[in-house]
Amino acid sequence: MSTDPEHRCGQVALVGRPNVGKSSLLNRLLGQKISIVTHKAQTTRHRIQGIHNLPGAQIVFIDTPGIHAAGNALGRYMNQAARGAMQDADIVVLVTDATRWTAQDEVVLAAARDSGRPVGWVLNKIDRVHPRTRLLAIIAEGRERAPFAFIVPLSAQQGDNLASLEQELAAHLPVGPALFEEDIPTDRSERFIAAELLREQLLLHLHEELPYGMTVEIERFVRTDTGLELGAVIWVARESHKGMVIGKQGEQLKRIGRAARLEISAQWQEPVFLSLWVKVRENWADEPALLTRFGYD
Ligand SMILES: Nc1nc2c(ncn2[C@@H]2O[C@H](COP(=O)(O)OP(=O)(O)O)[C@@H](O)[C@H]2O)c(=O)[nH]1
Ligand SMILES: [Mg+2]
Repeated sequence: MSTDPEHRCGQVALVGRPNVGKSSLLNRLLGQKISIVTHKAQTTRHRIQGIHNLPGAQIVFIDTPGIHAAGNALGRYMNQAARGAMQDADIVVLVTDATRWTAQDEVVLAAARDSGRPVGWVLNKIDRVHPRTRLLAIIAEGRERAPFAFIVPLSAQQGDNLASLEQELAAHLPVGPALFEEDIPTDRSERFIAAELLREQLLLHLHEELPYGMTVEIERFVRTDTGLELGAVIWVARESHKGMVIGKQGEQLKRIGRAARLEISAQWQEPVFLSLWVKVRENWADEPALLTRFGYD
């Protein structure tokens, strides 16, 4: 670990409404997938730390669920995860979609300012702004909304202008030694990431509201000579949902299982044996004991 007296280290909370690209940005900065990404809202349910080491600085990112209007205990847990992350952070980064500013962005900005932390603004998805010069007007307008510590337009997907964000963050972090060993990319366990990679495939394969009522529990996670053996339960809230997850002759569940196995296998570059069960538990998303058991604490 560094003994450099100028070394900087601190926590950076990534906040924003769902779907603006917070998790994509984190994965891109870290160069690996630690937080799942889909085109659907509520993909990220937890607070996830990603540790990014630069020459002279260690940035501990906290990816958060998008702040939204919560309808149940799970939703409140998610919003709390985002607000709690801001309290713990040295810097709050508000992420928005550069192509538009919405009322939801306004709500998150207000929460970010309430945290009392310096707030930086990242305009993501600039690959969708045409012509690129339009950004100048968008930034000029946005600058009026708050005294941002810094403003960085970038594209997480294209990897465009990420270095500017790294520089701004490093410059605004407090001086201090690294908090984490350099080879640890996240505070989350492999078991957690495996569950998330399976949930990502559920989000991608199932329609509409269905995935929002689901969660994944990893019951078995064992490394053997031949590979990684995983046993997972997909918990759904209704008997009818169970049928939809399994599909005709089990085809849907097979597709999901195959896709998840490939993703998990790619994550750790080893063969994966995945067994899936689908079980029904009504109201799990409103029962504190179950939320704790499923990792939402
Ligand atoms: N065009 C474009 N799409 C992006 C970019 N970053 C993320 N996305 C897409 O936006 C969607 C939401 O991304 P995600 O990281 O899950 O957003 P989060 O909910 O804020 O964490 C996904 O479909 C991403 O592929 C970007 O820079 N450009
Ligand atoms: Mg996310």
